[in-house]
Amino acid sequence: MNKLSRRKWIAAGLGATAGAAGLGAVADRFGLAPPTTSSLYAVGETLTYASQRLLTRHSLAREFPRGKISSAPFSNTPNPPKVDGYAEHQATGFLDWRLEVAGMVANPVSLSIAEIRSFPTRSQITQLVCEEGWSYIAEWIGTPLSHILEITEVLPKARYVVYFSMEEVWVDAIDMADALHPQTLVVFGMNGSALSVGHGGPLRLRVPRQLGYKSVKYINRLMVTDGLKGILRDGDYSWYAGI
Ligand SMILES: Nc1nc2c(c(=O)[nH]1)N[C@H]1C(S)=C(S)[C@@H](COP(=O)(O)O)O[C@H]1N2
Ligand SMILES: [Mo]
Repeated sequence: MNKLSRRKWIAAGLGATAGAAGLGAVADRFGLAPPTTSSLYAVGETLTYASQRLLTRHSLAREFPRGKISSAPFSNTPNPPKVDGYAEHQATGFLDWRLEVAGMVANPVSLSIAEIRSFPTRSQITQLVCEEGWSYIAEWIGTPLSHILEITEVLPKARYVVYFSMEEVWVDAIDMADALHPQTLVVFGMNGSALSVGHGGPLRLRVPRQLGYKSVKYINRLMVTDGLKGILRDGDYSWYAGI
């Protein structure tokens, strides 16, 4: 099939499938279905995910000049966060904090903050955008998630990286396109200092191509999977939040 007729075929296919099931089937066929397509509400998310994946497959989130860094970035969690054990970690300078990485990997690891700091680092000045309407620009310093996935030797059938926070309700996941994206960082620094407690210290995931809620703070575990059933709760937030 040549390019044009293939494109026509896709257009016809999408046009002919007004129903949610039809759209899901088409999206699935092209690897463009989000993992949360069970409900009617997910139609919008399927369209968002499919169109953004097609348009932004290789794109970068906008990076800003140093002069644009916000002087008083807003934090939406109390300092310290109200979780058992956090204060003890804080008192010892997060010496015993670990990032466990397991699941569909050949080489599970348990990484200290010092080890993560010794990995290749990248810094970027990007905007964190909250769905509630506020945002700030900051410099984020961390190691690319792709580096951690590389050392753990992710198995070929893996499709998602799930990340867990010390704040238990904050579990989320991204697909491999975002997990391996060069701007997706396991962050330990912000604006030239160690990542503050308010902004998720000692460790947060930074996913600058999606809304702020995907950048989970206080992360202590990553799990590589080929599906998200039974892992993510049905919440108020849609799984895919591309910006
Ligand atoms: N652990 C944890 N991660 C979190 C949140 C939270 O309350 N707890 N809030 C999320 C939301 S909704 C946003 S917009 C950003 C806020 O990041 P900030 O505190 O650096 O402004 O963190 C996200 N990650
Ligand atoms: Mo948010």
